[in-house]
Amino acid sequence: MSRILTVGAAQMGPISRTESRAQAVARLLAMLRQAKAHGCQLVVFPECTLTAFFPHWYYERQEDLDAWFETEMPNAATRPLFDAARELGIGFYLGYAELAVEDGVRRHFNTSILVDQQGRIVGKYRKIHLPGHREHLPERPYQNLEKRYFEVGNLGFPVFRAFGGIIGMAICNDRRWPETYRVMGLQGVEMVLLGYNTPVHNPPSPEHDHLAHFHNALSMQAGAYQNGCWVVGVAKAGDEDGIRQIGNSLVVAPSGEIVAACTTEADELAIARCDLDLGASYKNTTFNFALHRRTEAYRLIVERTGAVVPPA
Ligand code: ING
Repeated sequence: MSRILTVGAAQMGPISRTESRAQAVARLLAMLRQAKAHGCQLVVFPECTLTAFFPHWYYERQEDLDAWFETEMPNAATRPLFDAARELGIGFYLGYAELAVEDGVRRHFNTSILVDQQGRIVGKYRKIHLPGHREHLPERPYQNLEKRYFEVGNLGFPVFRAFGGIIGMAICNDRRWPETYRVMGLQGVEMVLLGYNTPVHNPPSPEHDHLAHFHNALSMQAGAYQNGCWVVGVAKAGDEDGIRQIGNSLVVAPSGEIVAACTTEADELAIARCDLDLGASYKNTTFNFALHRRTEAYRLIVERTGAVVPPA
């Protein structure tokens, strides 16, 4: 019997720095309702989808920076999303900037949560691969100060039993690293959800700019195929206060095939009926880790190549 999970990739167009959280949430709610009308059980929103992607700008004062963060979730601005999830019976992935007080210390993370069809938070992830730079680089056309504004995520890459399957989460730059998918693949993940803010122009490597969409799709298609899982990647797209970001939101099957895609750089919903049992034909054959992965040999290769081996 197939376990069909109908998923909505809810791509957002730009969120200006002058746009309020209430205005952004109203747009998210419209897509949540549209997804429900099309039979979705789960909607995936982008990374940092309550505000502009503020790491693209330099903020000197901590209070100006903290204004971009959520100190609790749900909160007044996002409560309507949780209420709608419960009323409509539809869950969602939401990316946001998290300010958490842990052991009396204020900690800042680039976070995503998984909310089920009863409006309950059933999973949390904090971004591990933080791209960009720590210092303000005024000569750059825009900043990426994630290394300055966020701590590296401290929750690992967990997977969650929800929506009838095994669901994992990642955020933006995580999708470019094979370890992201493999750590979840080793836990049997059947669907990885992720949001992203990806400028077309990457200042450190302008020679890659023309391949922005190709590298976006390549990263997620490879991760899906090599771990026999679905990957749903959702953009905050378009010209966000002068910084053009790619759309190209995708739903990728365990075969690596793209089964749904957004074609604009605006608020747009792409929908796919995902059979969570499809991954088995890859996990049990080509990518049967127990049968084919030679982890003992990897260590020899690493030792002989002098690669840095982390302490046991
Ligand atoms: N953004 C970008 C991303 O990984 C980037 C940073 C852009 C890296 C282009 C490499 C090339 O998609 C975030 N927020 O991680």
